[in-house]
Amino acid sequence: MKKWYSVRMRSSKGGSHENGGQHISGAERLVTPVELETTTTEMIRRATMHTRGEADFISLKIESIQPSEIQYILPLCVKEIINESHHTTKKVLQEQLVSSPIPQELLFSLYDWIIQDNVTRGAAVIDINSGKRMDPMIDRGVRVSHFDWDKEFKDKWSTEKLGVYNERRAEAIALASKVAAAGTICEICCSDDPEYTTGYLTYQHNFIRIPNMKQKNSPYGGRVFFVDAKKLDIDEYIHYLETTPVFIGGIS
Ligand code: WAQ
Ligand code: MG
Repeated sequence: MKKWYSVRMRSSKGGSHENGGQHISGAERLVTPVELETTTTEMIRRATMHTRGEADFISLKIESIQPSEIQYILPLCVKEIINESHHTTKKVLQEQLVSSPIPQELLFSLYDWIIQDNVTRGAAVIDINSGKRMDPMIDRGVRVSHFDWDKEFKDKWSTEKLGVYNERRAEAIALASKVAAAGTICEICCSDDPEYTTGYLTYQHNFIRIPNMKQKNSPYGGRVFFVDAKKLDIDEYIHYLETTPVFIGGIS
């Protein structure tokens, strides 16, 4: 059986995250032993040459994973919609989620939160019933890791479905597919990279790309996972997102 490693990176500026440093970037992969060196080099480059600033703290974690725990899931269906400017983002979100159980006020307040968030390095988990945050560490949020594309599947899939390949997009689709498979009703994401204004939402197995999600040059962004806390066990949900190894596409 093939051996796999989980590789995780998080970087910050002005000290470590735990000591109040500002989040710069993060990355997570599942790789074979021969890919370890190139993967970690790429991650260090990402942390030290980032548009959010140059990191002075980098945490790199490498752990072997149990092959028997690996799960395989399919990617979400990618859709494109038009959003002329950040002024119309709320309207677009509302239209796309009209059949969802998420109250509009809650949706809008969390959208306002993600486009101003500069602290959280993970995602906020929100219960659609109470509107409360369910993840325990407010500054950290939940960081989804232990996921990656199955390489062969990704090559075929991206040629068919993505047209021009975009690494950031492929990473976001992989993450969102794991998040959806965990039982999330809807995810909303906006990049915190100042130059990248395209965000997305996921709902009912769709990954809906939203251009102009935020104002250009804004260094804020974040992620929200809407869940029904009456229907799932939050500890199990977070445990799955943070530790279960998941490949997108392919079969064992
Ligand atoms: N787990 C949970 N939350 C995360 C993770 C993770 N592994 N990585 C990032 N976040 C949160 C964190 O709060 C970041 O500030 C925020 O998400 C944005 O992360 O089709 O690049 O990596 O072109 O800046 C969408 C692309 C890109 C859509 C999203 O997000 C498309 C992106 P970023
Ligand atoms: Mg970022």
